[in-house]
Amino acid sequence: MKRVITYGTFDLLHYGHINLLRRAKAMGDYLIVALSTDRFNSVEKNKKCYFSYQQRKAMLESIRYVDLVIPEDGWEQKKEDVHLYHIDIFVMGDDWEGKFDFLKDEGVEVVYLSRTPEISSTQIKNDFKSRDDADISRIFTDDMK
Ligand code: C2G
Repeated sequence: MKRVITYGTFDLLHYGHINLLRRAKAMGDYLIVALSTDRFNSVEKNKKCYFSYQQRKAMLESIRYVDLVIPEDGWEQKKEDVHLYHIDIFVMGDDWEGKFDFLKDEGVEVVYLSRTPEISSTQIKNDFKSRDDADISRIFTDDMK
């Protein structure tokens, strides 16, 4: 059984994340997702999440490609995780290209998959904000007619 692992925040889950999870699972038989905890996100990744760890975990566990979700609470745990979970392949989006090659020394295949270019959680938040602003200005102009 080929075991695959990937890491991330997966906040405001979108089809770019799903594209990655689908391709990661296709590389093996069992996919583990190490999900960034709320502490790790706010203290070390400087990321403000919309959904809590528990909410993000529940969403990931409902995805057919995901077999297990574990917490990611620090940058350093990968070296340990790959042995603890008998990982064969480590997968990340190519925005991390080269950053985790050290895991090859642990006997793990390291694969960077292309990101889905046109979507990101930040963009979703900004789109909603700008759409809200546009909607608000439309309300005022309509009222003034
Ligand atoms: N991703 C993607 N396409 C997008 C957005 C994200 O393929 N449009 C991928 C990222 O490359 C990453 C995964 O989806 O492999 C999760 O993305 P994030 O939640 O943004 O993860 P990140 O904050 O990069 O955390 O220790 C590693 C970190 O925890 C990775």
